[in-house]
Amino acid sequence: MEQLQNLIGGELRGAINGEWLDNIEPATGKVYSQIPRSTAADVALAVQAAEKAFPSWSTVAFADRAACLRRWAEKIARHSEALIHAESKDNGKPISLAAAVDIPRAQKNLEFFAGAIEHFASEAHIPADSSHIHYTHRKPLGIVGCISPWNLPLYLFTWKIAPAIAAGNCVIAKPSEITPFSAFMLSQWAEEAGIPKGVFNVVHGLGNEAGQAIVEHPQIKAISFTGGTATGAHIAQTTAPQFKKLSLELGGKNPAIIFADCDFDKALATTIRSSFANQGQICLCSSRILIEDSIYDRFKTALVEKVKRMQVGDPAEKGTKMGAVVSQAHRDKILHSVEKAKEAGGQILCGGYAATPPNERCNSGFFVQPTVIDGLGPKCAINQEEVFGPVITLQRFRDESHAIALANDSMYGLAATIWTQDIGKAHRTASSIESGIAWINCWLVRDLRTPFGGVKSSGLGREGGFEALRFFTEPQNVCLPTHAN
Ligand code: TXE
Repeated sequence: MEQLQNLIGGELRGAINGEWLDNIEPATGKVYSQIPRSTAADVALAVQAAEKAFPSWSTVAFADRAACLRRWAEKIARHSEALIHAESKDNGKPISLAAAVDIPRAQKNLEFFAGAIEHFASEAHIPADSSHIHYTHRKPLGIVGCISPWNLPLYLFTWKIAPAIAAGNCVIAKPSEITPFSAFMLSQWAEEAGIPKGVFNVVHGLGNEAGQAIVEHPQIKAISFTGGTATGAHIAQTTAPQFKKLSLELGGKNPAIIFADCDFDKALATTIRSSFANQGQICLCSSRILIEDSIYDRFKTALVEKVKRMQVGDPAEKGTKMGAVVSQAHRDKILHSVEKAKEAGGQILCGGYAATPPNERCNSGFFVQPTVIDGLGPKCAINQEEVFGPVITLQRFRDESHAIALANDSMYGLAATIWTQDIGKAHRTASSIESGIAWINCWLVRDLRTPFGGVKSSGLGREGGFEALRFFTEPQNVCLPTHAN
Protein backbone atom coordinates (compact mmCIF):
# COMPACT_ATOMS: atom_id res chain seq x y z
CA MET A 1 0.00 0.00 0.00
CA GLU A 2 1.35 3.42 -0.94
CA GLN A 3 2.53 5.54 1.99
CA LEU A 4 2.48 9.28 1.33
CA GLN A 5 5.20 11.38 2.94
CA ASN A 6 5.58 14.73 4.62
CA LEU A 7 7.93 17.21 2.97
CA ILE A 8 10.15 18.81 5.61
CA GLY A 9 13.28 20.77 4.77
CA GLY A 10 13.29 19.25 1.29
CA GLU A 11 13.13 15.70 2.62
CA LEU A 12 10.20 13.35 2.03
CA ARG A 13 9.64 11.44 5.26
CA GLY A 14 7.07 9.81 7.53
CA ALA A 15 5.94 11.20 10.89
CA ILE A 16 8.51 11.16 13.70
CA ASN A 17 6.30 8.81 15.74
CA GLY A 18 6.14 6.35 12.82
CA GLU A 19 2.33 6.29 12.89
CA TRP A 20 0.09 6.22 9.82
CA LEU A 21 -3.52 7.08 9.02
CA ASP A 22 -5.61 5.26 6.43
CA ASN A 23 -6.72 7.10 3.32
CA ILE A 24 -10.02 5.91 1.87
CA GLU A 25 -11.37 6.10 -1.67
CA PRO A 26 -14.94 7.46 -1.25
CA ALA A 27 -16.30 5.70 -4.34
CA THR A 28 -15.36 2.26 -3.01
CA GLY A 29 -15.09 2.80 0.75
CA LYS A 30 -11.71 1.01 0.63
CA VAL A 31 -8.39 2.06 2.12
CA TYR A 32 -5.90 2.61 -0.69
CA SER A 33 -3.03 4.57 0.84
CA GLN A 34 -1.75 5.94 4.12
CA ILE A 35 -0.55 9.32 5.36
CA PRO A 36 1.82 10.19 8.21
CA ARG A 37 0.00 10.86 11.46
CA SER A 38 2.07 13.95 12.22
CA THR A 39 2.11 15.75 15.53
CA ALA A 40 3.57 18.89 17.09
CA ALA A 41 7.05 17.34 16.80
CA ASP A 42 6.80 17.19 12.99
CA VAL A 43 5.46 20.74 12.87
CA ALA A 44 8.39 21.88 15.05
CA LEU A 45 10.83 20.22 12.65
CA ALA A 46 9.17 21.92 9.69
CA VAL A 47 9.36 25.29 11.47
CA GLN A 48 13.10 24.77 12.06
CA ALA A 49 13.60 24.07 8.35
CA ALA A 50 11.52 27.11 7.42
CA GLU A 51 13.47 29.35 9.81
CA LYS A 52 16.69 28.33 8.08
CA ALA A 53 15.27 28.99 4.62
CA PHE A 54 13.55 32.31 5.31
CA PRO A 55 16.45 34.83 5.32
CA SER A 56 17.53 33.78 1.87
CA TRP A 57 14.07 33.21 0.30
CA SER A 58 12.73 36.54 1.55
CA THR A 59 15.42 38.36 -0.45
CA VAL A 60 15.14 36.35 -3.67
CA ALA A 61 14.13 38.64 -6.57
CA PHE A 62 10.43 38.66 -7.44
CA ALA A 63 11.19 37.45 -10.96
CA ASP A 64 13.09 34.44 -9.60
CA ARG A 65 10.30 33.53 -7.17
CA ALA A 66 7.85 33.85 -10.06
CA ALA A 67 10.02 31.57 -12.20
CA CYS A 68 9.88 28.85 -9.52
CA LEU A 69 6.08 29.06 -9.39
CA ARG A 70 5.87 28.91 -13.19
CA ARG A 71 8.10 25.82 -13.32
CA TRP A 72 5.90 24.23 -10.65
CA ALA A 73 2.81 25.06 -12.72
CA GLU A 74 4.46 23.35 -15.70
CA LYS A 75 4.82 20.20 -13.60
CA ILE A 76 1.07 20.28 -12.97
CA ALA A 77 0.46 20.65 -16.70
CA ARG A 78 2.83 17.79 -17.52
CA HIS A 79 1.28 15.46 -14.93
CA SER A 80 -2.30 16.65 -15.35
CA GLU A 81 -3.72 13.24 -16.36
CA ALA A 82 -2.26 11.59 -13.25
CA LEU A 83 -3.43 14.46 -11.05
CA ILE A 84 -6.98 14.34 -12.46
CA HIS A 85 -7.27 10.63 -11.67
CA ALA A 86 -5.67 11.04 -8.26
CA GLU A 87 -8.00 13.90 -7.30
CA SER A 88 -11.06 11.99 -8.44
CA LYS A 89 -10.01 8.84 -6.59
CA ASP A 90 -9.16 10.71 -3.38
CA ASN A 91 -12.26 12.89 -3.26
CA GLY A 92 -14.99 10.97 -5.10
CA LYS A 93 -15.52 13.75 -7.65
CA PRO A 94 -16.07 12.82 -11.32
CA ILE A 95 -12.90 12.83 -13.41
CA SER A 96 -14.69 15.18 -15.81
CA LEU A 97 -14.93 17.77 -13.02
CA ALA A 98 -11.33 17.32 -11.88
CA ALA A 99 -10.28 17.74 -15.52
CA ALA A 100 -12.45 20.79 -16.18
CA VAL A 101 -12.03 22.63 -12.88
CA ASP A 102 -9.68 21.37 -10.16
CA ILE A 103 -6.42 20.65 -11.93
CA PRO A 104 -6.43 23.47 -14.51
CA ARG A 105 -7.28 25.89 -11.73
CA ALA A 106 -4.43 24.63 -9.52
CA GLN A 107 -2.03 25.29 -12.39
CA LYS A 108 -3.59 28.73 -12.94
CA ASN A 109 -3.21 29.62 -9.24
CA LEU A 110 0.56 29.13 -9.42
CA GLU A 111 0.83 31.01 -12.72
CA PHE A 112 -1.43 33.80 -11.51
CA PHE A 113 0.54 34.53 -8.33
CA ALA A 114 3.80 34.35 -10.28
CA GLY A 115 2.46 37.24 -12.35
CA ALA A 116 0.85 39.00 -9.39
CA ILE A 117 4.08 39.29 -7.38
CA GLU A 118 5.80 40.82 -10.40
CA HIS A 119 3.11 43.54 -10.51
CA PHE A 120 2.74 44.12 -6.78
CA ALA A 121 4.00 47.69 -6.41
CA SER A 122 4.37 49.56 -3.12
CA GLU A 123 2.53 52.79 -2.50
CA ALA A 124 4.17 56.18 -1.86
CA HIS A 125 2.58 59.29 -0.33
CA ILE A 126 3.94 62.80 -0.75
CA PRO A 127 2.35 65.70 1.21
CA ALA A 128 1.29 68.91 -0.56
CA ASP A 129 4.44 70.79 0.51
CA SER A 130 6.62 67.91 -0.79
CA SER A 131 8.62 68.06 2.44
CA HIS A 132 8.64 64.31 2.99
CA ILE A 133 8.13 61.01 1.21
CA HIS A 134 6.28 58.17 2.84
CA TYR A 135 6.53 54.82 1.23
CA THR A 136 5.13 51.44 2.19
CA HIS A 137 7.57 48.60 2.47
CA ARG A 138 5.69 45.32 2.33
CA LYS A 139 7.76 42.63 3.99
CA PRO A 140 7.04 38.91 4.06
CA LEU A 141 5.71 37.76 7.43
CA GLY A 142 8.17 34.91 7.94
CA ILE A 143 6.66 31.45 8.45
CA VAL A 144 2.98 31.04 7.66
CA GLY A 145 0.49 28.18 8.02
CA CYS A 146 -1.85 27.16 5.17
CA ILE A 147 -4.63 24.73 6.11
CA SER A 148 -6.93 23.53 3.35
CA PRO A 149 -10.09 21.39 3.10
CA TRP A 150 -11.17 18.34 1.11
CA ASN A 151 -13.77 19.63 -1.31
CA LEU A 152 -11.40 21.18 -3.90
CA PRO A 153 -8.15 19.72 -2.63
CA LEU A 154 -5.35 20.93 -4.94
CA TYR A 155 -7.34 23.96 -6.11
CA LEU A 156 -7.64 25.41 -2.59
CA PHE A 157 -4.22 24.18 -1.45
CA THR A 158 -2.46 26.08 -4.27
CA TRP A 159 -4.76 29.10 -3.80
CA LYS A 160 -3.08 29.58 -0.40
CA ILE A 161 0.50 28.42 -0.84
CA ALA A 162 1.08 30.32 -4.12
CA PRO A 163 0.59 33.86 -2.73
CA ALA A 164 2.36 32.93 0.51
CA ILE A 165 5.48 31.72 -1.31
CA ALA A 166 5.35 34.47 -3.96
CA ALA A 167 5.35 37.08 -1.17
CA GLY A 168 8.59 35.63 0.23
CA ASN A 169 7.28 33.57 3.13
CA CYS A 170 8.15 30.03 4.09
CA VAL A 171 5.10 27.80 4.35
CA ILE A 172 3.95 24.98 6.61
CA ALA A 173 1.00 23.53 4.74
CA LYS A 174 -1.52 20.91 5.82
CA PRO A 175 -3.93 19.45 3.29
CA SER A 176 -7.06 17.78 4.56
CA GLU A 177 -6.36 14.30 5.95
CA ILE A 178 -9.33 13.11 3.88
CA THR A 179 -7.82 14.21 0.54
CA PRO A 180 -4.01 14.35 0.89
CA PHE A 181 -2.94 12.81 -2.41
CA SER A 182 -2.63 15.71 -4.85
CA ALA A 183 -0.76 17.86 -2.32
CA PHE A 184 1.67 14.97 -1.87
CA MET A 185 2.19 14.81 -5.64
CA LEU A 186 2.84 18.54 -5.79
CA SER A 187 5.33 18.29 -2.91
CA GLN A 188 7.37 15.76 -4.92
CA TRP A 189 8.00 18.36 -7.66
CA ALA A 190 8.90 21.33 -5.45
CA GLU A 191 12.64 20.78 -5.59
CA GLU A 192 12.72 20.28 -9.37
CA ALA A 193 10.74 23.51 -9.73
CA GLY A 194 13.55 25.26 -7.88
CA ILE A 195 11.78 25.92 -4.57
CA PRO A 196 14.62 25.88 -2.03
CA LYS A 197 14.55 23.32 0.79
CA GLY A 198 12.49 24.53 3.75
CA VAL A 199 10.51 27.15 1.81
CA PHE A 200 7.60 24.79 1.27
CA ASN A 201 6.86 22.14 3.89
CA VAL A 202 3.90 19.79 4.00
CA VAL A 203 2.82 18.16 7.23
CA HIS A 204 0.06 15.57 6.81
CA GLY A 205 -2.20 14.51 9.64
CA LEU A 206 -5.35 15.12 11.63
CA GLY A 207 -6.83 18.57 12.16
CA ASN A 208 -6.79 18.42 15.95
CA GLU A 209 -3.18 17.12 15.99
CA ALA A 210 -1.04 18.42 13.11
CA GLY A 211 -3.46 21.27 12.28
CA GLN A 212 -3.75 22.40 15.87
CA ALA A 213 0.05 22.32 16.26
CA ILE A 214 0.42 24.64 13.24
CA VAL A 215 -2.17 27.03 14.61
CA GLU A 216 -0.53 27.09 18.05
CA HIS A 217 3.13 27.35 17.04
CA PRO A 218 4.50 30.74 18.19
CA GLN A 219 6.89 31.06 15.23
CA ILE A 220 4.07 30.75 12.70
CA LYS A 221 2.96 34.32 12.09
CA ALA A 222 -0.23 33.91 10.10
CA ILE A 223 -2.83 31.26 9.37
CA SER A 224 -4.78 31.00 6.15
CA PHE A 225 -7.61 28.52 6.68
CA THR A 226 -10.47 27.18 4.58
CA GLY A 227 -12.89 24.77 6.19
CA GLY A 228 -15.90 24.52 8.47
CA THR A 229 -17.20 27.47 10.49
CA ALA A 230 -16.87 25.66 13.83
CA THR A 231 -13.20 24.87 13.10
CA GLY A 232 -12.66 28.48 12.00
CA ALA A 233 -14.08 29.77 15.29
CA HIS A 234 -11.81 27.41 17.23
CA ILE A 235 -8.76 28.58 15.24
CA ALA A 236 -9.70 32.23 15.85
CA GLN A 237 -9.81 31.53 19.61
CA THR A 238 -6.42 29.84 19.53
CA THR A 239 -4.65 32.49 17.47
CA ALA A 240 -6.18 35.63 19.04
CA PRO A 241 -3.95 35.73 22.18
CA GLN A 242 -0.89 35.46 19.91
CA PHE A 243 -2.19 38.27 17.63
CA LYS A 244 -1.60 36.13 14.55
CA LYS A 245 -2.85 37.35 11.22
CA LEU A 246 -5.83 35.23 10.24
CA SER A 247 -7.71 34.63 7.02
CA LEU A 248 -10.80 32.43 7.32
CA GLU A 249 -12.83 31.12 4.40
CA LEU A 250 -15.72 29.21 5.96
CA GLY A 251 -19.11 27.79 5.14
CA GLY A 252 -22.13 29.12 3.32
CA LYS A 253 -25.88 28.72 2.98
CA ASN A 254 -26.11 30.44 -0.34
CA PRO A 255 -29.39 31.72 -1.77
CA ALA A 256 -30.29 31.53 -5.46
CA ILE A 257 -32.97 34.17 -6.07
CA ILE A 258 -35.17 33.38 -9.05
CA PHE A 259 -37.28 36.39 -10.05
CA ALA A 260 -40.31 35.85 -12.31
CA ASP A 261 -38.70 37.92 -15.10
CA CYS A 262 -35.58 35.73 -15.34
CA ASP A 263 -34.41 33.87 -18.43
CA PHE A 264 -36.20 30.72 -17.25
CA ASP A 265 -34.18 28.07 -19.05
CA LYS A 266 -30.83 29.61 -18.20
CA ALA A 267 -31.82 30.13 -14.56
CA LEU A 268 -32.99 26.52 -14.34
CA ALA A 269 -29.92 24.96 -15.95
CA THR A 270 -27.45 27.04 -13.95
CA THR A 271 -29.31 26.56 -10.66
CA ILE A 272 -29.06 22.81 -11.12
CA ARG A 273 -25.32 23.16 -11.70
CA SER A 274 -24.84 25.62 -8.82
CA SER A 275 -26.74 23.28 -6.49
CA PHE A 276 -25.24 19.90 -7.36
CA ALA A 277 -21.76 20.49 -8.80
CA ASN A 278 -19.18 18.44 -6.88
CA GLN A 279 -22.14 16.74 -5.14
CA GLY A 280 -23.01 20.12 -3.57
CA GLN A 281 -19.67 20.21 -1.79
CA ILE A 282 -18.47 23.65 -2.87
CA CYS A 283 -18.73 26.49 -0.39
CA LEU A 284 -20.22 28.57 -3.25
CA CYS A 285 -22.99 26.08 -4.09
CA SER A 286 -26.59 27.27 -3.91
CA SER A 287 -28.55 25.51 -1.21
CA ARG A 288 -31.59 27.74 -0.66
CA ILE A 289 -33.56 28.27 -3.86
CA LEU A 290 -35.86 31.28 -3.46
CA ILE A 291 -38.50 31.51 -6.20
CA GLU A 292 -40.99 34.30 -6.93
CA ASP A 293 -44.64 33.35 -6.34
CA SER A 294 -45.88 33.66 -9.92
CA ILE A 295 -43.37 31.14 -11.34
CA TYR A 296 -42.97 28.99 -8.23
CA ASP A 297 -44.92 25.96 -9.43
CA ARG A 298 -43.54 26.05 -12.97
CA PHE A 299 -39.93 26.38 -11.80
CA LYS A 300 -40.36 23.71 -9.10
CA THR A 301 -41.87 21.20 -11.54
CA ALA A 302 -39.17 21.78 -14.16
CA LEU A 303 -36.38 21.61 -11.57
CA VAL A 304 -37.60 18.41 -9.94
CA GLU A 305 -38.16 16.78 -13.31
CA LYS A 306 -34.50 17.43 -14.24
CA VAL A 307 -33.06 16.52 -10.83
CA LYS A 308 -34.95 13.20 -10.85
CA ARG A 309 -33.06 12.31 -14.01
CA MET A 310 -29.64 12.92 -12.43
CA GLN A 311 -27.85 9.67 -11.65
CA VAL A 312 -24.84 9.06 -9.48
CA GLY A 313 -22.04 7.29 -11.31
CA ASP A 314 -18.60 5.84 -10.79
CA PRO A 315 -16.36 8.94 -10.53
CA ALA A 316 -13.65 7.13 -12.49
CA GLU A 317 -15.91 6.81 -15.55
CA LYS A 318 -15.76 9.53 -18.19
CA GLY A 319 -19.50 10.19 -18.52
CA THR A 320 -20.20 10.55 -14.78
CA LYS A 321 -21.67 13.89 -13.69
CA MET A 322 -22.32 13.11 -10.00
CA GLY A 323 -19.84 11.10 -8.00
CA ALA A 324 -19.49 10.05 -4.37
CA VAL A 325 -19.54 12.36 -1.35
CA VAL A 326 -16.24 12.59 0.44
CA SER A 327 -16.59 10.18 3.36
CA GLN A 328 -18.92 7.88 5.24
CA ALA A 329 -19.13 10.37 8.13
CA HIS A 330 -20.03 13.14 5.71
CA ARG A 331 -22.66 11.01 3.95
CA ASP A 332 -24.22 10.22 7.31
CA LYS A 333 -24.20 13.89 8.29
CA ILE A 334 -25.97 14.83 5.04
CA LEU A 335 -28.61 12.11 5.47
CA HIS A 336 -29.15 13.12 9.10
CA SER A 337 -29.89 16.71 7.98
CA VAL A 338 -32.43 15.34 5.48
CA GLU A 339 -34.07 13.20 8.20
CA LYS A 340 -34.38 16.25 10.45
CA ALA A 341 -35.99 18.17 7.58
CA LYS A 342 -38.52 15.34 7.12
CA GLU A 343 -39.33 15.39 10.82
CA ALA A 344 -39.83 19.14 10.64
CA GLY A 345 -42.52 18.55 7.99
CA GLY A 346 -40.43 19.03 4.85
CA GLN A 347 -41.78 17.46 1.69
CA ILE A 348 -39.11 15.49 -0.18
CA LEU A 349 -39.77 16.18 -3.86
CA CYS A 350 -36.99 13.86 -4.97
CA GLY A 351 -34.06 11.99 -3.46
CA GLY A 352 -33.83 11.89 0.32
CA TYR A 353 -31.73 8.74 0.72
CA ALA A 354 -28.36 7.19 0.08
CA ALA A 355 -28.09 6.38 -3.63
CA THR A 356 -27.67 2.87 -4.98
CA PRO A 357 -24.00 2.43 -5.90
CA PRO A 358 -23.53 2.66 -9.68
CA ASN A 359 -21.57 -0.59 -10.11
CA GLU A 360 -19.99 -3.46 -8.22
CA ARG A 361 -16.67 -1.69 -7.72
CA CYS A 362 -18.56 1.06 -5.86
CA ASN A 363 -20.73 -1.24 -3.70
CA SER A 364 -19.31 0.11 -0.43
CA GLY A 365 -18.96 3.71 -1.64
CA PHE A 366 -20.65 6.82 -0.25
CA PHE A 367 -23.38 8.05 -2.60
CA VAL A 368 -26.32 10.37 -1.91
CA GLN A 369 -29.34 10.97 -4.14
CA PRO A 370 -29.73 14.57 -5.30
CA THR A 371 -32.45 15.85 -3.01
CA VAL A 372 -35.00 18.67 -3.26
CA ILE A 373 -37.04 19.67 -0.20
CA ASP A 374 -40.10 21.90 -0.18
CA GLY A 375 -42.40 23.40 2.42
CA LEU A 376 -40.03 24.55 5.17
CA GLY A 377 -39.68 28.11 6.42
CA PRO A 378 -36.50 30.18 6.76
CA LYS A 379 -35.97 29.34 10.44
CA CYS A 380 -35.90 25.59 9.91
CA ALA A 381 -32.53 23.87 10.54
CA ILE A 382 -32.21 22.79 6.91
CA ASN A 383 -32.47 26.46 5.87
CA GLN A 384 -30.01 27.64 8.51
CA GLU A 385 -27.32 24.96 8.79
CA GLU A 386 -24.77 24.15 6.11
CA VAL A 387 -25.41 20.66 4.72
CA PHE A 388 -22.59 20.71 2.15
CA GLY A 389 -24.08 17.96 0.05
CA PRO A 390 -26.50 17.44 -2.86
CA VAL A 391 -29.48 18.81 -0.94
CA ILE A 392 -31.45 21.98 -1.70
CA THR A 393 -34.61 23.57 -0.36
CA LEU A 394 -37.23 25.65 -2.14
CA GLN A 395 -38.86 28.74 -0.64
CA ARG A 396 -41.42 31.10 -2.13
CA PHE A 397 -41.16 34.92 -2.10
CA ARG A 398 -43.68 37.70 -2.85
CA ASP A 399 -41.49 40.55 -4.07
CA GLU A 400 -37.99 42.01 -4.10
CA SER A 401 -37.90 43.02 -0.44
CA HIS A 402 -39.23 39.64 0.68
CA ALA A 403 -36.54 37.90 -1.42
CA ILE A 404 -33.81 40.03 0.17
CA ALA A 405 -35.16 39.37 3.67
CA LEU A 406 -35.17 35.61 3.08
CA ALA A 407 -31.70 35.69 1.51
CA ASN A 408 -30.28 37.57 4.51
CA ASP A 409 -32.01 35.38 7.09
CA SER A 410 -28.84 33.36 7.68
CA MET A 411 -25.76 33.45 9.85
CA TYR A 412 -23.75 32.91 6.65
CA GLY A 413 -22.91 35.39 3.91
CA LEU A 414 -20.67 33.88 1.28
CA ALA A 415 -22.31 33.96 -2.14
CA ALA A 416 -25.67 34.64 -3.78
CA THR A 417 -27.00 34.23 -7.30
CA ILE A 418 -29.67 36.56 -8.67
CA TRP A 419 -31.76 35.74 -11.73
CA THR A 420 -33.65 38.62 -13.37
CA GLN A 421 -33.57 40.50 -16.67
CA ASP A 422 -34.24 43.83 -14.93
CA ILE A 423 -30.76 45.24 -14.50
CA GLY A 424 -31.85 47.84 -11.91
CA LYS A 425 -33.46 45.16 -9.75
CA ALA A 426 -30.37 42.99 -10.15
CA HIS A 427 -28.06 45.75 -8.88
CA ARG A 428 -30.39 46.73 -6.02
CA THR A 429 -30.72 43.13 -4.90
CA ALA A 430 -26.98 42.47 -5.14
CA SER A 431 -26.14 45.51 -3.03
CA SER A 432 -28.76 44.63 -0.37
CA ILE A 433 -27.57 41.08 0.09
CA GLU A 434 -25.11 40.39 2.87
CA SER A 435 -22.57 38.32 0.97
CA GLY A 436 -18.98 38.44 -0.21
CA ILE A 437 -19.97 37.54 -3.78
CA ALA A 438 -23.13 38.18 -5.79
CA TRP A 439 -23.49 36.58 -9.21
CA ILE A 440 -26.12 38.09 -11.50
CA ASN A 441 -27.41 35.69 -14.17
CA CYS A 442 -24.34 33.46 -13.83
CA TRP A 443 -22.53 31.31 -11.28
CA LEU A 444 -18.95 30.43 -10.42
CA VAL A 445 -17.48 32.89 -12.86
CA ARG A 446 -14.15 33.73 -11.27
CA ASP A 447 -11.46 36.29 -11.99
CA LEU A 448 -8.46 35.62 -9.78
CA ARG A 449 -7.87 39.36 -9.30
CA THR A 450 -11.14 39.87 -7.42
CA PRO A 451 -11.50 39.76 -3.62
CA PHE A 452 -12.79 36.37 -2.50
CA GLY A 453 -14.38 35.71 0.88
CA GLY A 454 -17.49 36.03 2.98
CA VAL A 455 -19.23 38.11 5.62
CA LYS A 456 -20.90 37.10 8.91
CA SER A 457 -20.06 33.48 9.81
CA SER A 458 -18.68 32.80 6.33
CA GLY A 459 -15.30 34.16 7.22
CA LEU A 460 -12.83 36.88 7.86
CA GLY A 461 -10.69 38.73 5.33
CA ARG A 462 -10.36 38.26 1.61
CA GLU A 463 -8.23 36.05 -0.60
CA GLY A 464 -7.46 36.59 -4.27
CA GLY A 465 -5.27 38.95 -6.27
CA PHE A 466 -3.39 41.62 -4.35
CA GLU A 467 -5.62 41.00 -1.29
CA ALA A 468 -3.79 37.71 -0.77
CA LEU A 469 -0.37 39.32 -1.25
CA ARG A 470 -1.35 42.02 1.26
CA PHE A 471 -2.40 39.32 3.73
CA PHE A 472 0.91 37.52 3.41
CA THR A 473 2.97 40.71 3.90
CA GLU A 474 3.37 43.23 6.72
CA PRO A 475 3.28 46.86 5.59
CA GLN A 476 5.86 49.18 7.12
CA ASN A 477 5.55 52.93 6.68
CA VAL A 478 8.96 54.47 6.00
CA CYS A 479 9.20 58.28 6.05
CA LEU A 480 12.09 60.53 5.03
CA PRO A 481 12.52 64.25 4.36
CA THR A 482 13.00 65.31 0.76
CA HIS A 483 15.44 68.14 1.66
CA ALA A 484 18.75 67.76 3.47
CA ASN A 485 18.43 68.92 7.11
O1 TXE B 1 -13.89 20.45 7.99
P1 TXE B 1 -12.74 20.98 8.93
P2 TXE B 1 -14.67 19.08 8.08
C1 TXE B 1 -17.82 22.63 6.10
C2 TXE B 1 -18.89 21.65 5.69
C3 TXE B 1 -18.50 20.41 6.41
C4 TXE B 1 -17.97 20.98 7.70
C5 TXE B 1 -17.03 20.10 8.44
O2 TXE B 1 -20.13 22.10 6.18
O3 TXE B 1 -19.58 19.57 6.65
O4 TXE B 1 -17.29 22.15 7.30
O5 TXE B 1 -16.09 19.56 7.54
C6 TXE B 1 -8.24 21.07 9.47
N1 TXE B 1 -6.69 23.20 13.88
N2 TXE B 1 -16.75 22.78 5.13
O6 TXE B 1 -14.86 18.61 9.46
O7 TXE B 1 -12.61 20.15 10.16
C7 TXE B 1 -8.58 19.75 8.82
O8 TXE B 1 -7.57 18.79 9.07
C8 TXE B 1 -6.19 23.32 12.63
C9 TXE B 1 -16.78 23.95 4.34
O9 TXE B 1 -14.05 18.15 7.14
O10 TXE B 1 -12.99 22.44 9.08
C10 TXE B 1 -8.66 20.17 7.37
O11 TXE B 1 -7.35 20.28 6.81
N3 TXE B 1 -6.72 22.69 11.57
C11 TXE B 1 -15.57 24.16 3.56
C12 TXE B 1 -9.30 21.56 7.46
O12 TXE B 1 -9.05 21.99 8.78
C13 TXE B 1 -7.80 21.92 11.76
C14 TXE B 1 -14.74 23.04 3.16
C15 TXE B 1 -10.80 21.61 7.20
O13 TXE B 1 -11.44 20.68 8.05
C16 TXE B 1 -8.36 21.76 13.03
C17 TXE B 1 -14.78 21.93 4.08
C18 TXE B 1 -7.75 22.43 14.13
N4 TXE B 1 -8.20 22.33 15.38
C19 TXE B 1 -15.79 21.82 4.99
N5 TXE B 1 -9.42 20.92 12.93
C20 TXE B 1 -15.45 25.36 2.70
N6 TXE B 1 -15.51 26.55 3.28
O14 TXE B 1 -15.25 25.24 1.51
C21 TXE B 1 -9.52 20.58 11.62
N7 TXE B 1 -8.53 21.17 10.92
